[in-house]
Amino acid sequence: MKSYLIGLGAVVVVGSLQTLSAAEISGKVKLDGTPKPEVEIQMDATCGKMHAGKVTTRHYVVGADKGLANVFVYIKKGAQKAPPAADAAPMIDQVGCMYEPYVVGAVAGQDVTFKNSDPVLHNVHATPKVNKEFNIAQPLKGQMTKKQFNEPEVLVRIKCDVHPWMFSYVGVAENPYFAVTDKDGNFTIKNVPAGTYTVEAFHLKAGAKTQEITVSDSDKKTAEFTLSVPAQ
Ligand SMILES: [Cu+2]
Repeated sequence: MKSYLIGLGAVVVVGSLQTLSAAEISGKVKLDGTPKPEVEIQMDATCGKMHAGKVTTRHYVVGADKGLANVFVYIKKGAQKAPPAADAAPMIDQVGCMYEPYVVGAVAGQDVTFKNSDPVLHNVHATPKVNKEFNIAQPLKGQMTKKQFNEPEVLVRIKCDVHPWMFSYVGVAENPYFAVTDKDGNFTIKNVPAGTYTVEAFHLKAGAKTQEITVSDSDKKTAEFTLSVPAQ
């Protein structure tokens, strides 16, 4: 019994050391070039009433210092498969006949919640290339449905067949080492184990770039990616 207790103590110590040693990769994605102006969305009367001003497409959302939003930044190669973080609960809401957020990340197999906050029928139609397609109706306000994407795929498109302007995208990764850039292009990938990785910054319109990044225990590494508006 005594040796069993000693063994248990050792396990607890190792567990807490692993938590302490996790590294962080953070930085910024910038956009080079000037994209075409966004297009005003022509909503139907019911959806239009939910907005005071005009609503546009979100092909390129550029913030301070050329920072590019909605870029999926993830470890593409070099990391083991790993489960989602305990506090991660990816959700795509339907608000004012728009998906919020536009881009979200999930670990393969993790629950992704689709919520309808509108008093309007929406349907959630996933049109993946690798994962299984699905199409669910959400007629009621407050309705929530959990779905999973079982294979890594960057990015899975979600559309609404009722409202042809509604799109959102799910970055499905093998592990929880990913982030989506904020309005100014900033990202932080937390709890990364020590290792050498290929990190990719992927944007729907501006394409992808990769970088080799090595982190050791408790490292805080920064990386900057520059994506370009493709030539017309
Ligand atoms: Cu809809």
